[in-house]
Amino acid sequence: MTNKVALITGVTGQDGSYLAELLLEKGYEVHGIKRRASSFNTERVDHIYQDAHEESPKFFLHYGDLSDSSNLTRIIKDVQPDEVYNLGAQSHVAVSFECPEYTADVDAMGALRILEAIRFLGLEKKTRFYQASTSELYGEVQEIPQKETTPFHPRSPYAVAKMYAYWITVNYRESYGMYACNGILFNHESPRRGETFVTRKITRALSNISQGLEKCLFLGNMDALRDWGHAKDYVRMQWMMLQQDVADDFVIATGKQISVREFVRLSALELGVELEFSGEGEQEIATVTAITGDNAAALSVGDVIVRVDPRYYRPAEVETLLGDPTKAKEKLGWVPEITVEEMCAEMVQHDLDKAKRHALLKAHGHDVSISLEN
Ligand code: NDP
Ligand code: GDR
Repeated sequence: MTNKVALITGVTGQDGSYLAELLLEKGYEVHGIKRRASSFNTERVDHIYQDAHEESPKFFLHYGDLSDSSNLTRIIKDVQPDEVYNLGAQSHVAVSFECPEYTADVDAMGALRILEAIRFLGLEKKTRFYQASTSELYGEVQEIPQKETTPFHPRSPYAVAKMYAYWITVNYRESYGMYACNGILFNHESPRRGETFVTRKITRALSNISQGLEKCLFLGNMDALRDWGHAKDYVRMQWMMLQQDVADDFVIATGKQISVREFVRLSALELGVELEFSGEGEQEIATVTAITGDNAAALSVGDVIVRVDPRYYRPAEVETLLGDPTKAKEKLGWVPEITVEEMCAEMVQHDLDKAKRHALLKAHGHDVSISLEN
């Protein structure tokens, strides 16, 4: 057990919630920054919430925003963290084309604001800093598989902003001797993944369709290839990176890739539904060819349940990403424990349970609305 203090930006997100759990298990006092929202946004951490009136609470939430440097400086001054995990971001690649300036402010300048706060407060030798860097930096890939030395070629405002954050982290390490490092993480998912990222969109929509709550899943580029891992494995590595003697940057990936189409096929199979894909480009569809078990009672053979909507194409696409995690394995002994198939099964099971509950409520006359925003 440790008596260290950690500060997590983005604690209400997928990774932030798993990391907070992990650090609490290790005995850390954990502080997280949450944004003010007009409705509750702490669903992913509600189960670890501790009332401030409890005896010796270990988990604290602070209102804040990565666009507000005085707020960040004050929180860091009050908390005096041993470790800062900068996971907060406008993290959606497609949305970054719609909101490029905001994305730059939060994802690029946000990292700088924290590093400057640490320096300004004279905490350079105490506070270790983790930056949530991304495989999106590789964008138009220059080498397969991608490793720490592969040149970057970002393909979205999100990736360009994250490239600034990557280099400013390296720069503060080199300039001020700060323990600051980048985890270059490839895509990682879980039942807590945001509903508009493609894996969760797929597991959620197919589960809803299997229960008659939705008719069809509309996707963009189904040819895209990604190296998908499980968020639980990846937050473990975030913590490991801050426990070394010397700060360094690491690629975190599984070393295997599959297409979006294959993820659709795997998810459908989990529901007992076999699909046939036909047509090309915008005309591509997936048709039900067989149903086994009783998880997809609302479906029949011949139903078309997946179509392409070019609305989801991006102005510049990242077609393929495949990581080489050799350095993380050799230097830190990190290996991912959960396969993409196991992760997909867990996500489908989670979303199917939810869909079944909704369907049951609906069948009993309750007014159930599910968000179709995607
Ligand atoms: P999520 O989108 O699930 O979480 C993002 C978090 O950032 C949320 O807590 C969100 O708050 C918060 N946030 C957004 N804008 C601001 C802001 N202006 N100020 C403060 N906080 C803000 O992302 P993930 O958990 O999946 O990813 C964590 C980090 O890792 C991100 O930086 C992402 O870019 C990066 N990354 C993710 C990968 C992945 O595959 N998941 C791969 C590589 C990198 P709220 O809940 O209120 O929206
Ligand atoms: P990505 O994840 O852009 O890799 O960024 P996302 O799941 O959004 O897209 C993966 C691939 O799927 C294609 N795609 C679709 N994507 C979405 N969201 N919706 C669709 O309908 C759809 N159809 C096809 C995309 O074009 C893309 O090729 C994620 C985020 O978590 C980033 O924060 C992180 O840095 C990277 O992973 C690594």
